[in-house]
Amino acid sequence: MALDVGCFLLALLCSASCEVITSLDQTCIEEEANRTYNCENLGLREIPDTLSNATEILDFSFNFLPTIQNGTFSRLINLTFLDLTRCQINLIHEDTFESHRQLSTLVLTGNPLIFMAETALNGPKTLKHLFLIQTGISNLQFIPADNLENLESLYLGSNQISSIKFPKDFPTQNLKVLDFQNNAIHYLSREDLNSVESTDLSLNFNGNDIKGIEPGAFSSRVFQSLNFGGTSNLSVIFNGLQNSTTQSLWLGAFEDTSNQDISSAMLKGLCDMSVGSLNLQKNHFSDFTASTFQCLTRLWELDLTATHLKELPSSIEHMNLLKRLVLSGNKFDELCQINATNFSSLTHLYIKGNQKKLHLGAACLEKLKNLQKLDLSHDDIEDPDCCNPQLKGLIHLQSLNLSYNAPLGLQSQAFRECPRLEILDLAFTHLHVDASRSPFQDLHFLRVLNLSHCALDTSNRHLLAGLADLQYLDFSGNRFPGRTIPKTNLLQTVGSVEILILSSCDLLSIEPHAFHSLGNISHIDLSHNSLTHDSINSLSHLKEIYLNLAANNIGIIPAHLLPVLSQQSTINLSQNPLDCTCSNVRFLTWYKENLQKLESLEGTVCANPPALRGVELSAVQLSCGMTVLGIFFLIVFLFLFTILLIFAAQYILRWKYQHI
Ligand SMILES: *[C@@H]1O[C@H](CO)[C@@H](O)[C@H](O)[C@H]1NC(C)=O
Ligand SMILES: *[C@@H]1O[C@H](CO)[C@@H](O)[C@H](O)[C@H]1NC(C)=O
Ligand SMILES: *[C@@H]1O[C@H](CO)[C@@H](O)[C@H](O)[C@H]1NC(C)=O
Ligand SMILES: *[C@@H]1O[C@H](CO)[C@@H](O)[C@H](O)[C@H]1NC(C)=O
Ligand SMILES: *[C@@H]1O[C@H](CO)[C@@H](O)[C@H](O)[C@H]1NC(C)=O
Ligand SMILES: *[C@@H]1O[C@H](CO)[C@@H](O)[C@H](O)[C@H]1NC(C)=O
Ligand SMILES: *[C@@H]1O[C@H](CO)[C@@H](O)[C@H](O)[C@H]1NC(C)=O
Ligand SMILES: *[C@@H]1O[C@H](CO)[C@@H](O)[C@H](O)[C@H]1NC(C)=O
Ligand SMILES: *[C@@H]1O[C@H](CO)[C@@H](O)[C@H](O)[C@H]1NC(C)=O
Ligand SMILES: *[C@@H]1O[C@H](CO)[C@@H](O)[C@H](O)[C@H]1NC(C)=O
Ligand SMILES: *[C@@H]1O[C@H](CO)[C@@H](O)[C@H](O)[C@H]1NC(C)=O
Ligand SMILES: CC(=O)N[C@H]1CO[C@H](CO)[C@@H](O)[C@@H]1O
Repeated sequence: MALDVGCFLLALLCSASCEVITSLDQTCIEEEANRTYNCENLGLREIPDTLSNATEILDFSFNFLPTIQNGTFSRLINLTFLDLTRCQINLIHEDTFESHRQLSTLVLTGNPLIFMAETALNGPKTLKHLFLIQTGISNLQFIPADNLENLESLYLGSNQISSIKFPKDFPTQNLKVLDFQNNAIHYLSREDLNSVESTDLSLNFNGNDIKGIEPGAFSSRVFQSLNFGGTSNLSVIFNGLQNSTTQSLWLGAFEDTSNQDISSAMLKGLCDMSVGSLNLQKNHFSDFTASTFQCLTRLWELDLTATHLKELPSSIEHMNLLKRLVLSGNKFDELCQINATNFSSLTHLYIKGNQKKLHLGAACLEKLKNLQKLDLSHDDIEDPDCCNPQLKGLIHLQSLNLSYNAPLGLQSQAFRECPRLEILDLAFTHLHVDASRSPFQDLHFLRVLNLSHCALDTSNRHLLAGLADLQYLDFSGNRFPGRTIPKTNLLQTVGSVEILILSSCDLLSIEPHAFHSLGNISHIDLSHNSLTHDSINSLSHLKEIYLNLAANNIGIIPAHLLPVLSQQSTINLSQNPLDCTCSNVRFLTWYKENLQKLESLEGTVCANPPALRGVELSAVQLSCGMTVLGIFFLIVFLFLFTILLIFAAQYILRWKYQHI
């Protein structure tokens, strides 16, 4: 008996676990009908039958396929992209991809490969991208060279490769990207480099710590980019790259490695090669003077992010080809310390995340007549009177980022010096605006203005005056007096706005005509406020817009407001305390009829009645009012009642006559 019970329990357990496995089987996500599937991390041991034969893009990562062979994917002959990341693949047998003519990307990252057959990659007509990252490869001979004539990118990062010498028969002529990040390559010989035939290659040796390069190894070669990040002795690189040409050279350091400081003498090596863009981020300089720049004169981009700089030397010469300069994450006290004068052609300047409070000084960038983009975000800048004296002379500036700074005071026409501004980002910087005037006056070209979380005084109706061409206004996180947007408000001066963000403004209501001047609006975000249905009236003149009302306080939407919603193109009503009782039945019916207009359906749920709390609105079935049967009984009842009345009246009349 006890045995029987035991067996029964065991059987139950087995069937339960079997069920789990089969139910797992079913959950590949079909991201695009019959074409794109995601089967990531489902514990699968084979391709599920649910996948269409026409599948083209398949993410099969994090499953279990220790061996793959010609039958494994044979059904999916139209595959173009196959991701097999971390499937514990050890063996890839002959002709595994034989029938996959279209396959162009194969990801084998994170598989402990022991064997790949000579013909493992035969079949695809144009295999272009092959990922063999973290596969334990120590020798390039391991990769079957057959059929790789069209290979454009080969990713071999995080392996144990020590030599980049490709076998003779390996077709390298079409390679564009060759990535050897984090391997054990310490020496590069002329022969190694000669085994790679293609030109304009992007070659990545990041994290290898190259200790030697044979003289002339890179001579007269042309590269798209070269990355030697994390090399401890950069002299090796500067010497080794003699007579080479590269668009971009990345020599950044990492926090956890101790690099030798860069000296001006070392950088002399750059005179013997041709480089367009140089990145030295996170390195230290042993000396930083005008002679540091002696061999940098042909650069068009220089990135000195977090190189511990306090100032730039004043007598730098001949840097007039430089267009982009990145000085972020350094330790300047004042903007003048970058001695900008000599970078006369600069169009882009980034000084964000300065590690000290940055003082703007006066007219420090005055000579940068060509500057188009200036990023001064996260610099702890504080100034009671910004920004004309500070930005003096930047007449061609198009984009200015002053977000995430300390409080700034803005007088009227605060950006008069930069009349061609198109993008102005002041987000998360508290602004004190001289009341009654507009700091943005005369910015006729401004298209994008980010005033999110600026603690602005929104009662100033002239705040936004003068912005004739504004298209995008982010005003989120600013508060309105009385928590309401009144009929006359600061938006009236910006009639050209197309995208308006008023989320998280702590609003309780919006008066009916508040948005009347916004004739070109196509997108309004009112999410994360406390609005009720009353405010929907303010949108009645708007048509075909994107409307976000998510995370407000909307419970019931009366029938007379439904046309206002109907005339919009997309509506987000998620995270509202929506009422799913009969008092809201007109809205609930409308909702189901207009599902194509609504977004975030899964987050649009009932809050009331308690029994329906959390149920998606689209799934609610209500029966309100009278049913046909009810109406039938009512009619029968009324009919019988009438007959009864007639009989009663007759009886009373008869009784009366009898007693006359
Ligand atoms: C997907 O495949 C099925 C069965 O082959 C077919 O009925 C359906 O029309 C296909 N859908 C699309 C969008 O191609
Ligand atoms: C593969 O794609 C071709 C061309 O688009 C199509 O004719 C064929 O039916 C597809 N094969 C399968 C098995 O769906
Ligand atoms: C797979 O290979 C085996 C042995 O070479 C062969 O018999 C079989 O026909 C192949 N299957 C497919 C689908 O090509
Ligand atoms: C898918 O392909 C397999 C093998 O090529 C075939 O047996 C099966 O009938 C195909 N299924 C459909 C729905 O076409
Ligand atoms: C670089 O080119 C110059 C002139 O063509 C030549 O004298 C020199 O030897 C070359 N250096 C290397 C390392 O190939
Ligand atoms: C750095 O490399 C250069 C050139 O190979 C060499 O002369 C120098 O001694 C190296 N420095 C150190 C500290 O190893
Ligand atoms: C660089 O700046 C110094 C000091 O302002 C100036 O004397 C020199 O002429 C400038 N050189 C160039 C090439 O602009
Ligand atoms: C301004 O800088 C902040 C922080 O660095 C960044 O998030 C934002 O995207 C930038 N704004 C623009 C318009 O690029
Ligand atoms: C401000 O808005 C612009 C335009 O959408 C955006 O590019 C920028 O990233 C925003 N700034 C911040 C700090 O998020
Ligand atoms: C609305 O947009 C049109 C076309 O872009 C433009 O001509 C018109 O001036 C804009 N209206 C306002 C009030 O800016
Ligand atoms: C709807 O709005 C909420 C809150 O702002 C947001 O999280 C969600 O992503 C929006 N839905 C879509 C589809 O953008
Ligand atoms: C030419 C110029 O402006 N040089 C300045 C460079 O930076 C130092 C440090 O701030 C100033 O003292 C120089 O006047």
